[in-house]
Amino acid sequence: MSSVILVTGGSGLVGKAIEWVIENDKSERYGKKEGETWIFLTSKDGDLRQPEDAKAIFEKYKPTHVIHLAALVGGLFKNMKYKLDFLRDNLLINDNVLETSKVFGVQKVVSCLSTCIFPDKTSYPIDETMIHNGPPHESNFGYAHAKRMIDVQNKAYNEQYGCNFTSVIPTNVFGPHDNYDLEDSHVLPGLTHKCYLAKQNNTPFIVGGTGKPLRQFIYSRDLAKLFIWTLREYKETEPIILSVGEKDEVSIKDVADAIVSAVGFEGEYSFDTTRSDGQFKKTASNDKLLKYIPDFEFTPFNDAVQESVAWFLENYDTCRKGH
Ligand code: NAP
Ligand code: GFB
Repeated sequence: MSSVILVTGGSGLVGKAIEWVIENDKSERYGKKEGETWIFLTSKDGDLRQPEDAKAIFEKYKPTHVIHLAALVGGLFKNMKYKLDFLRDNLLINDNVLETSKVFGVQKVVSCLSTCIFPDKTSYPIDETMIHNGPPHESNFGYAHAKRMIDVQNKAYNEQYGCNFTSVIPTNVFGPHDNYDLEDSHVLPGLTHKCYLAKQNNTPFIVGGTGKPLRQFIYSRDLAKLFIWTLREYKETEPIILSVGEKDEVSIKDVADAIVSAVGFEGEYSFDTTRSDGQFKKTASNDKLLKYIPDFEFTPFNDAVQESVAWFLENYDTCRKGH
């Protein structure tokens, strides 16, 4: 039985991790299967904000399955600056991918939300039932509302057309092939790049905010396995959180310490408290995931940071460092 799995946003952090697992994992559950053709798209294959580009891509590849990752993505500071772009670009991309998947009779679509889209005023731990229970944190309300609409769209396509569209809710992701831009990236790659430059130039290493906010981080290659599992085995339309457990939550200062150790920076580092902390916490429960795969093993945070920093140092000249 042959299948064509189209990965939109395939050249990004998460897409590259899925490609790595498909090519390197030899297990039945996560490795590439006989008869599967995997297509990893970049924006050079087409701008998914344009319906005609989306149609041309689907006509070319005739996918039977879609993992939908393509999005305008960024860290806290980028989200605070471009809320309309994050709202509009992602609404356009998502509508084109879902509508074109329906038109081409795609058997299953797995799209991607994020734990940062949950209500800011909430009880903890956050779970999948709470997505629409109140406004998201104001720092990224554009991105958050665009992502929340995927869940609404999935349910509408399923009710009206019987489409098998679902979504996952990853927590903060990091790993090889991340975006290391100094300003617009997420915290872990941003601080990795900053720490590297501080060591190279013997200049201070500055961490934004107070270092007190709490986050759960998932290694991209662990998330990739869970995406493959979701595509092959998860049958619900309801979203599922893909995250390490509540007990694995760390502070931004813990992140900075792990990076300092991995980079081998020996100078002092300080906090620039004029910069926003963003959401203080967004502690999510992975109980639903562990009910499905209780034996899933996450890579320990410090090991994953070591691997990610090593990849960055090895690929400094060619990795994404922004403008
Ligand atoms: P990324 O590294 O920024 O990659 C984004 C991907 O989307 C790239 O392949 C990019 O293509 C493509 N893309 C962007 N705009 C496009 C457009 N208009 N048309 C076609 N392709 C376009 O992002 P990521 O971190 O892998 O994120 C993947 C998914 O995970 C996203 O849906 C994101 O919202 C979600 N997510 C990420 C995190 C995180 O911490 N990173 C956390 C939760 C959820 P080019 O390479 O050609 O630019
Ligand atoms: O990964 P990050 O940018 O996004 O983390 P969020 C922001 C936290 O890290 C804040 C601190 O507490 C920042 O003060 N921080 C310290 C830094 N130094 C830096 C730095 O150099 N760069 C960055 N970026 N942060 C995002 C959402 O929220 O979560 C996105 O805005 C996305 O939409 C992502 O969903 C997963 O975790 O705060």
